[in-house]
Amino acid sequence: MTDTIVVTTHPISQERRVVTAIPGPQSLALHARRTAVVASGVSSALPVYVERAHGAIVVDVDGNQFIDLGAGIGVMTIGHTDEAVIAAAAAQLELVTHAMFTITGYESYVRVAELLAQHTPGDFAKKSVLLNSGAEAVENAVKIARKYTGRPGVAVLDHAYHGRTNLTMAMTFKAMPYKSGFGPFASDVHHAPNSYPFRDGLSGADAAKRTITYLEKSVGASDLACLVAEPIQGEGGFVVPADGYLAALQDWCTANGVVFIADEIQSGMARTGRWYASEHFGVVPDIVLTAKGIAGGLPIAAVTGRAEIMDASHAGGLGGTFAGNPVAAAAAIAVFGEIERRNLLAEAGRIEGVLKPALHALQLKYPIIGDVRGIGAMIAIELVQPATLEPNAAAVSAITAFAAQHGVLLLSAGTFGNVIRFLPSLAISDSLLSEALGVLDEAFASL
Ligand code: PLZ
Repeated sequence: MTDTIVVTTHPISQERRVVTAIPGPQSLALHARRTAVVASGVSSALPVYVERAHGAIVVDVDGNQFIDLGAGIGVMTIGHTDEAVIAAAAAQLELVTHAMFTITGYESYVRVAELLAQHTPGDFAKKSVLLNSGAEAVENAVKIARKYTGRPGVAVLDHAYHGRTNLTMAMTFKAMPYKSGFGPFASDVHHAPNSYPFRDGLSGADAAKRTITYLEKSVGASDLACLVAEPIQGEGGFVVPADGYLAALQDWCTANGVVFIADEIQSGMARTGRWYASEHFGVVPDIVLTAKGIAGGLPIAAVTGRAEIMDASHAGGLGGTFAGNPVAAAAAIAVFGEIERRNLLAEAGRIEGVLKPALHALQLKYPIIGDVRGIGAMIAIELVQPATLEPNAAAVSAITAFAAQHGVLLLSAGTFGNVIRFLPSLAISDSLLSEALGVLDEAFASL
């Protein structure tokens, strides 16, 4: 059974179809044009150019149909060209496209803040500020935490990714490609060891003790405004912390007046089967950050937190021209609605139920799969030299290239570039997932 919608002139069937070499001639021609005019710093994981997409299928300019296991890095959580998102955004476009919320308000911004207050963890009064991008949300959360605490320090965890702006570059772990040569960086940012069970073998309690001791000795809690942590690290390689780790960090933050900020830009908005991944770990952040999956591909991001913290900034201290744009806000309202209406939280569990056993079976077959981890529709495998922790990035490159040749879009991740992550749309069917897993098996066999 295929799900079909007419978005332009041709229907998009939910099936994989490779009709040219990958990249095809039209993509190659576009890539040549791009190379002449787009800055080289904007990298290209795959020189394939997209024309259309629907559900879990992306169609390129040569007519190849890919099973999309990356969802634009976790953005198209409810599926590409979702009908409800298109309808809401189109209707809003005709009403008002831009107003500048700090000049004249509009309902959709307020409604998104209400929905965030309702769906983010915690049973207390919450307030939000809307922004354009994930990095901007991180920046604003730090501003607010500093203003609230009157302290300068920002603590982050090893292997974290928080963005590409000056402050967030300083907060991001990996030098290449994110930081190298782009300094000087913002000061008062402190990197502490994280919990990485596959590599450190530590219990949550021991890993938390290591993080906390490090921060107490190298910074001192009284100089820290906030600790920013991704409940499941995204770009860092879908690193799921050991049991009890995040809760211990939160307890320490609370005891020391440090604002605990969960960067849920990749892990939030239903991706792990809860509205926010924090819920899996029993933590209730003081501030939670949302972006990526919130608006079906339209750019909008949010900082949501305890009302008394969020109100720390003086009027005029937070904002931005396009921040909380009405069209993006309308799309976000549609996404919240669709997640509830279609019970998409349950779909993440279904996807985990297909991916995890299949990946464990592959692990038995291919000893370079050192670890299978993740929750819901946020699953990864870490590739190593067999029976060691030695990263195997070459295998990841070969496998993602093989998959692309065979019509499957797969993303890499990880500090060592040795992780393959699966973050499909929650709309993907079991049969498409199984087909993609079949291609993955062939990719491993081809090594
Ligand atoms: N925090 C946890 O995952 C964005 C970056 C892709 P922006 N991750 C994808 C790239 O190469 O630029 C991300 C994230 C977490 C913050 C961000 C930053 O979000 O919307 O890309 O600014």
